[in-house]
Amino acid sequence: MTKRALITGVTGQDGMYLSRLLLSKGYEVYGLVRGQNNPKIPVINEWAPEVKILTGDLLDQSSLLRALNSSKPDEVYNLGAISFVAYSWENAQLTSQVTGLGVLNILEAIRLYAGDDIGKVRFYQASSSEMFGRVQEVPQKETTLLWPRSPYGVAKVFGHYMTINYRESYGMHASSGVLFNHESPLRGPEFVTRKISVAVARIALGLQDQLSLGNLDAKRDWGFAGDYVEAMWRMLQQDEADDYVISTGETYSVRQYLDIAFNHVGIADWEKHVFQDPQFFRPAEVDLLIGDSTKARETLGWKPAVSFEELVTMMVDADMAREKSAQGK
Ligand code: F7E
Repeated sequence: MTKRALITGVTGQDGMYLSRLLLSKGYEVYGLVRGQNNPKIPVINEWAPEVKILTGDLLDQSSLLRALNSSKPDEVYNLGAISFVAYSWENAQLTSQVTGLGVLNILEAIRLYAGDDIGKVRFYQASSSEMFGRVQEVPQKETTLLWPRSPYGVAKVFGHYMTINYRESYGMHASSGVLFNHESPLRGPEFVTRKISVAVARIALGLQDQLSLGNLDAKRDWGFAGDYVEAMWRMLQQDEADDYVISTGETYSVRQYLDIAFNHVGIADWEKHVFQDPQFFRPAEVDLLIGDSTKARETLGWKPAVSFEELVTMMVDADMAREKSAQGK
């Protein structure tokens, strides 16, 4: 029988990779999209035309119930969120509502929709390594104490524990994937990896000269988004729902990312192009993230395929190609 999946946040990087993965496995895929005349609808239509678009909003529970009734999903992937950490200080309340309360809204909608047959819908919550914040253990694993450092991180902690609570209270098959940073050529240009890959391509092509950044010493465990959506799917194929850290187990600084990206286009003395601007420093920084994904590797049989260097060069190559085609070169 054809399985059906409903993805919130389908127009984001992970939603796009996940929708293609599920389609390749024969799923009927529904994507929840918010807002009137959302400009991202044509993007997802072109990327994966088979995805059926439903309109709704994580803040509007009746729209979630309607989406569940029309898609009748076996699996729900909650990827919808306000996900830019820096923005979350400026819009702390909105971030808390969408990224935090939104999780409760979809969990509760599933509970109402499923009624006595709670097991008929499996749920994935996109939790985040930002929950570890001021890390209490290195590397971070499922049992590490959470200490979020941003309104975004706090909201994700709420969603994580609410997911666990619905599993424990109602026996819902609800899993929380604690994903470390994952990037790709589809990443939004506000995130540091893509901001750098766009700028490096433009500097190499002589279209710009400078790049302004914040803290170059922050260290992240960066993986490839295409590898990470596979882990989401594997979590929902387990007999028992559970929580898993998904990470590469390696950490690199923003500076190291810059080094590989600029060297890839033949620029060794990149320091002359990069400036630090106070506006890109955060009120509270997460200095170091590195994950221990032993549980996912052992239980889900998951491991990342793309290395850090492959990820950086993939992103720079994609932006070089985009810039060249935009310039008609
Ligand atoms: O920052 C530093 C910044 O914005 C990475 C989201 O997907 O991953 C992401 O959150 C680091 C930080 O990602 C700039 O201070 C320096 O230390 O790319 P980012 P993030 O905050 O780690 C987690 C797992 C999520 O869940 C989030 O949704 O880079 N940094 N200079 C900068 N960051 C940005 N954005 N811009 C700069 O100019």
